[in-house]
Amino acid sequence: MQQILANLGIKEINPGASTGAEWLDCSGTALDSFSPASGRKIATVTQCEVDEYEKVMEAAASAFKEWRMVPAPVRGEVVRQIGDALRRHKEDLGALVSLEMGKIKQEGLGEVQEMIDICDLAVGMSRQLHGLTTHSERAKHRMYEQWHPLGIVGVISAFNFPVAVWAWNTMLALVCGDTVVWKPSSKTPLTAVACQKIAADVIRANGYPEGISNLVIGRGATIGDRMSHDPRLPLISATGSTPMGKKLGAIVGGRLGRAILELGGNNAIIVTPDADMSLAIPNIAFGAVGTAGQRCTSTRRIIAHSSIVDSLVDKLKAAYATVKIGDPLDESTLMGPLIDKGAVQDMQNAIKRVGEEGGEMVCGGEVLDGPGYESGCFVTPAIARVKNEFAIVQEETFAPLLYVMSYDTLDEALALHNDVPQGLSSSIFSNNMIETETFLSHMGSDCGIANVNLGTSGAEIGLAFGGEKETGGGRESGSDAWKLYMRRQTNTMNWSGETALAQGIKFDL
Ligand code: UN1
Repeated sequence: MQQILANLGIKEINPGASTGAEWLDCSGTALDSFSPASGRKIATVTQCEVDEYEKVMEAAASAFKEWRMVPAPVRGEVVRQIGDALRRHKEDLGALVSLEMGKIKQEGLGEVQEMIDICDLAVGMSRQLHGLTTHSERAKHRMYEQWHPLGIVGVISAFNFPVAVWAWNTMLALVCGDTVVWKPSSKTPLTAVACQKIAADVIRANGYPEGISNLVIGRGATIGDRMSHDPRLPLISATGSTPMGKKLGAIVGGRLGRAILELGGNNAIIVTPDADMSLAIPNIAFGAVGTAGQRCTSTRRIIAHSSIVDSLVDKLKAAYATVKIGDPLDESTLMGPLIDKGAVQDMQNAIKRVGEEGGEMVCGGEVLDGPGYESGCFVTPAIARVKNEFAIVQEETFAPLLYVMSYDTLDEALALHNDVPQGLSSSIFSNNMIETETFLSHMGSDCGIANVNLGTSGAEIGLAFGGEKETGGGRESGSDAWKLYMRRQTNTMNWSGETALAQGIKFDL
């Protein structure tokens, strides 16, 4: 562990604010970061307060003036080098993600790979920030649109993807000519310190000023609140719970700022009689148990045809029994701890509510103790038979708790599927084309992501990521999500030497 921390430049006590190469002396309280697996302290961060936040914002504003004038492909070259640096640090950073957040090492490495992938995508995009041209209704006029850098982008990220979500936003924002101020989750400050160092080293080596990539680790009530109210941040991209997003969205909307919200999911998989069970079982298990059920894309609900639901539950129960739970850095572990004891309590409360509402636990839900489980954050993954209308099923419980319900007709399955407040990710397992096409059609899944014969989690970065309804409507990552990080300008050029008004208006003086 000490070697990993040393390789990533993490000290025993780390300042919580940085404008790049420069780290600011912070005046806030100490924030200790604990491993959820061992319960032991890893290192400490001194939290950023409003004074340091102001210094960071000044640096970000001044850097923006310079960075926006750097040609986009040249900005892309900086991002390419950040991608290379991430490749060099992949092993250490993946291990630190696993240590601090608790996801298994494979998933920690996968998360860093996702960062590398978005760097590659952003490099290509730096040469493709296209605008349209169109034909003017007036003779000898030309119309086109340009995309200009937007300003300082605020990124607020969650503990569950402590580094990838920063990269999705930051790499696009950087090629778009924006500067970034990042407030990571207070549960995962060290991975943020490591990322900031990696990006800052590259930016400084290329001779650019302080303030392009910035970090502010502080309390939501001070720094997060300040960011949401700050008119110097034209865009805030926030990942987290729906209550957090509703609050933040109202504040940012109140000042007519732009928000990209990536909030809770309640992702379901429909399993039809035509499903290939040898595909469905491992995909459901990864979706529900992977990352200990702490992805916004985790599978929360199974909607299975009544003819197969019992055998599906039996197979899932058997698969769950083989899941090795323990130290996330151990190669044979498939499920690590939950992030903290609060998350364990939330899962316990949800299980209690399942019982109170008339549901039936199939397996799991125990809190593990004994050797290797001393932190109190390890649970066994749980399956419950429920009805979709239960209040608890309508909520996102951020834990490995899978709800199973059954249906008789596809219409009924789709109604159950869409009858939740959230709308992030969804899947159907079926080899019947009419079923799969119905699921993907206008009358099918109402989610931002809809898959066939694969799970709800583990999206690639090439297309847009995000969801509808209480998931917040934001889109990040690939496709045209970059446009949200830029300012569109419509330009009309008159080279006729004459005045000509649009819509044929006559205004003769
Ligand atoms: C999240 O949980 O906030 O699709 C992001 C996935 C990952 C990203 C999840 N690529 O599961």
